[in-house]
Amino acid sequence: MTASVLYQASEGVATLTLNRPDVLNAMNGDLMRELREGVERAAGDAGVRAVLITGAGRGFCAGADLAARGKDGISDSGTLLRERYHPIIMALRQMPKPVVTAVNGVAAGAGMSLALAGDVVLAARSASFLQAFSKIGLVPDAGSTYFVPRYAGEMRARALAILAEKIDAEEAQRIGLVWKVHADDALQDEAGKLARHLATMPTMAYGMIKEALNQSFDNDLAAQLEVEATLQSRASRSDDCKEGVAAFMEKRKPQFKGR
Ligand code: T3D
Repeated sequence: MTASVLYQASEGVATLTLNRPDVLNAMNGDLMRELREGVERAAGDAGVRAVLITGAGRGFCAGADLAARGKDGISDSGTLLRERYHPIIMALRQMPKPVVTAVNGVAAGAGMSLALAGDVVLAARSASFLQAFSKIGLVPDAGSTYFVPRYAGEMRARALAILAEKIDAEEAQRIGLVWKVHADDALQDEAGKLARHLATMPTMAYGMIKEALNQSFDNDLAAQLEVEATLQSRASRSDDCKEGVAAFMEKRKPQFKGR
């Protein structure tokens, strides 16, 4: 049977490719199970220092598989989200390694949430983003009401969720949902290049950057300064910090080991 998520690890990068192209990589039970396994495998593999998530075919991910509703073992949507979606979104945000999402086509519903769970979101010029939920009488989930207002601002989050208008990659970049847009035929190369570069960088510091930013919007300034000081104390004792400073002083390229 064809895998619903392809997992490939090389040069320090685990690439997870959503692989149900006929339905724009809609999320059914198999895809979510394999995606979770892949994310956990990448998180637990010390040889993996960056993760790349993308989609096969012309879509990134069309969100929950609507044809599988009620037939996939879990009938209650809340239970479905808690059991299948939340562990993946949380694992991506908490993983102490950078996650790149390469949005190769439409990212709709929870597929848009998955795209935004990346630390660096890249998109193909023809990609699009759609808070599809309200079109079918649902509310944004899998993190969309967390990510969209934080990245794009509350007014845009409200309009995107309520109007459910599809926006293109350039608009998504303009409003802060996407870091960079690449030509369609360059996206995968650019995403791979970026992920491989990240895999040679100070992974431990990246993990702590994620930790600091994960807390940022919940803290006041004093608390966030304390978070920074605590993390910096750890970062400054890392091998990579020693190497980074030494390389700077010696005017050479640093050789980071990720620890
Ligand atoms: O209870 C719960 O499930 C809670 C969890 C909710 C999380 C969610 O994500 S809810 C939101 C679910 N997603 C959607 O509502 C999006 C539905 N899809 C679309 O609106 C459109 O397909 C797109 C805008 C994403 C793309 O449009 P287009 O015109 O480029 O493609 P298409 O022709 O609509 O789709 C291509 C095929 O994929 C088509 O199959 P066919 O006709 O060729 O056999 C279509 O049915 C299938 N497909 C697309 N999205 C889904 C899907 N099949 C199942 N589930 C989908 N979400």
